[in-house]
Amino acid sequence: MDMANVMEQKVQDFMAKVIASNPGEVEFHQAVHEVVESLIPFVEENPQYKDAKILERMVEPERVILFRVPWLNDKGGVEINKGYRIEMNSAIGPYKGGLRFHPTVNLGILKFLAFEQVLKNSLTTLPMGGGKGGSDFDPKGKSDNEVMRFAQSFMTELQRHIGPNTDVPAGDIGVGGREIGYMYGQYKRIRNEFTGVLTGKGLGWGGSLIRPEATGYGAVYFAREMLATRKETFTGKVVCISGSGNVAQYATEKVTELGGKVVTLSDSAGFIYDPAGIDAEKLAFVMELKNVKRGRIKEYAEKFGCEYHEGQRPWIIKCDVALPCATQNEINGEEAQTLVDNGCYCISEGANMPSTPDAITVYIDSKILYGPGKAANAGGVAVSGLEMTQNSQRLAWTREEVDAKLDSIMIDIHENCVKWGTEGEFINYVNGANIAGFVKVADAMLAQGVV
Ligand code: NDP
Ligand code: 2IT
Repeated sequence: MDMANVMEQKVQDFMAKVIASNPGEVEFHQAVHEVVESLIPFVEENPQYKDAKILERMVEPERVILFRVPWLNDKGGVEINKGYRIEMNSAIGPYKGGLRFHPTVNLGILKFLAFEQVLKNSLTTLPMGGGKGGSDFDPKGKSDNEVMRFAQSFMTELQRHIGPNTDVPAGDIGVGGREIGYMYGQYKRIRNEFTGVLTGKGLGWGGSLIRPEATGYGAVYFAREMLATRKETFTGKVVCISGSGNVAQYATEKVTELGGKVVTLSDSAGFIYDPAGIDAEKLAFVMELKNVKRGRIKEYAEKFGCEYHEGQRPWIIKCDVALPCATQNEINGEEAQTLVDNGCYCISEGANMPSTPDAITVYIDSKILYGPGKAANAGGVAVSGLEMTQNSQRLAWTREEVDAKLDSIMIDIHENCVKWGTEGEFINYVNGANIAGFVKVADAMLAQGVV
């Protein structure tokens, strides 16, 4: 067998064990597979990691918490959801990562997210371990009071497992400022402590400026750095974005600021195509629609008289740059091929694992600029880390200060990916991000012994 085949066999053997011991957790298998394809060759060359079984330890969460979340709906009926927190790895800091409230949430999805988070948080250069949590609760169609009662019940259990030096949750899909507020209120009430136990808090009560913007801005800063390796900028670029939530909104804002034109947004029902571009005024409409009225993106097409494609995803639209900002596995191999065939040559992932393995193969084979989520969307958790620092100092930094720090962190992550991922003329950001994220965590685990 040649070297490539030997490595492939080792990957297969490793995956066979992961699959057998985590049955049915397909998204977790997918995330681990992508990472070990980069890391097994690296670990073979660095036997200190192999001998200490660092990879085998990293795929096993340090702790998984699963709990019942009972609550009363507006009619007085009893509802029950599942609550989770995956405390994945604390080698380099307290567990840190978002909470997702979405009906599809299950153990495998949260384990994939927690696993990615460990490497992502390491890439930020800040001292944060990795975790993720959430619930199969669906906030859609619920009243504010129902969301509050659910969030309070969720936190009534979660509070005993978290703390500012232990585990610091934040938002993700379905968890924004409203949900963080209700959970923070309940934590404070039970623990009688005003502390930085959650990030993404409101500005008047410990939140950081730029945290709402951070993930979207960061994904665009990362794309800007990738484009710069080809002496390109956002000026005049046509950009397709999916999603219309937190990440998509601020990615749209930053692309427009940098001179690009965003022509699509979507939600789970379909996408809008606005060839004139989604300018600041139209974006303000989207923000009101999504964050306050909690309506559907279809209403954008009705308001501004553009196309709405029911039940479809934006990747059929011709663009230079694509920013998937909705959810996992939202670009398959065929869609990736369509993007590339239409001239798209830069993908920066605002979402976590939005591209299927087939899609990633298309990007790598086509040698386009491809920034995987754990690098490209690390700006969100990076500013969460900065929120933790401000909370510890009992200070609040200015908008300019936080934005400058976010920008320099994204530049550092990009440089680190280039350092570890350059293969001749090509920068393989997948290998770069996986190896750069791994080394810091692995070295900390080695130093801390078999724990
Ligand atoms: P939001 O809840 O604010 O928005 C999610 C958006 O994605 C909505 O437009 C939603 O549409 C759409 N969406 C969600 N699930 C699906 C689905 N199954 N199919 C199609 N569309 C879907 O979440 P965020 O913007 O915060 O998160 C978006 C992505 O970014 C996620 O992958 C998240 O993990 C990732 N991320 C978020 C960070 C953050 O700081 N918030 C940080 C790093 C990554 P609909 O309204 O119809 O559900
Ligand atoms: O996926 C992610 O990085 C997030 N949802 C943000 C996590 C955080 O702790 O800010």
